[in-house]
Amino acid sequence: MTKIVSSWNDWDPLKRVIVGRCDNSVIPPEEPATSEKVPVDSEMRGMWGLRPLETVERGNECLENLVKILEDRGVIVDRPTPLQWNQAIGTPDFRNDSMMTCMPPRDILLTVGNEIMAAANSFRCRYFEYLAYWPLMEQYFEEDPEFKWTQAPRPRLTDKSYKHNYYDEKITLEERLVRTANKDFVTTEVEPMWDAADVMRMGKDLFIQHGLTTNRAAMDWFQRYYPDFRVHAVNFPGDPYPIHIDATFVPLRPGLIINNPHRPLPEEQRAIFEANDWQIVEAAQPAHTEPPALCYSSVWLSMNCLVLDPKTVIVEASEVYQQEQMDKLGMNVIPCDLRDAYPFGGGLHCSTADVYREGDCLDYFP
Ligand code: DAV
Repeated sequence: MTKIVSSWNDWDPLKRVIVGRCDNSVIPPEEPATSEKVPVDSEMRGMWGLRPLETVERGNECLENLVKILEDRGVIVDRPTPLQWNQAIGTPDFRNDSMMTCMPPRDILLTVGNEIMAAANSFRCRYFEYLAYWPLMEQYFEEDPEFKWTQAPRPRLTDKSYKHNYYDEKITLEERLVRTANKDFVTTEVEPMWDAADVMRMGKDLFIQHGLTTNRAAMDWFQRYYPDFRVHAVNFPGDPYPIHIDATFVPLRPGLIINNPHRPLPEEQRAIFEANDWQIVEAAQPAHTEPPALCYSSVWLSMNCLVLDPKTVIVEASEVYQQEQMDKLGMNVIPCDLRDAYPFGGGLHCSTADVYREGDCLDYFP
């Protein structure tokens, strides 16, 4: 009997992992959920279609760098099967002119113990992205008799799932921050919607960011689905585009988290960490002042690292300040040239999804 799937957190020794692929990637057309994500001054505003082939090839080259580092260290790497993302999709409830990509896997797949669950993403263009991972799920299902293969309730994503006219060209950064502080996001609460990258797994505790891609109904759904877990909604009021927790609040090992200095965890939400002697350290500054071209994410992908075990971490090769800080924090740092994969959806953590880490489900916040 082979055990293929098991992972309870982001730091235990990594043995098997999925790394995304950039093939056929598309910049999706605007839709109610995504128009919120693209900053007004972004060069990507208003454009959509297949990404230039040379950028796809370069992105894939970066992902191969990561695969090589992982395989050299004995980690088994699995890859998704890309679809032709540049095709229109429809359900009884909506139509969209194209899909997006199978990057990054972290947004789609949530591993909790021996279960991998496909998320309830709020973007229409990502509705069928899970299909790229189904060949792997079929394989795990066949080979690992304990693997639980799950799909979260599919959101309908009708117009009722989004606030109308929430997006306004003229909104200032200050107004955006007020909305974040007021927990006023583009999604409504008619159904649970969530991206897996908003969920930080820490043994018996799940810390879930409430933001543009994950709503309150999702927190409620998680608590009912995992009655033995503690589900904590977390907010980072300093972030004008709160999407995914992994460039904001990143655990390196039990007891240590780096937190984006522009997006500090509010005092009242820090209490549980402080009460259990966890240290929350401000992350180092990014080495870049701008993200690469055609990139959705911020420069804070600098802190989006992949922890291989509580003493070893992969950090993007150009992020020298983050590397230096990790080193001082007692981690062995492995640099990986990955920056040209950022435009496809994220950094080292984003680009992967856990399949197997050693270790059990512990209670870190007793
Ligand atoms: O800072 O743009 C990126 C997170 C991607 N998973 C940011 C968040």
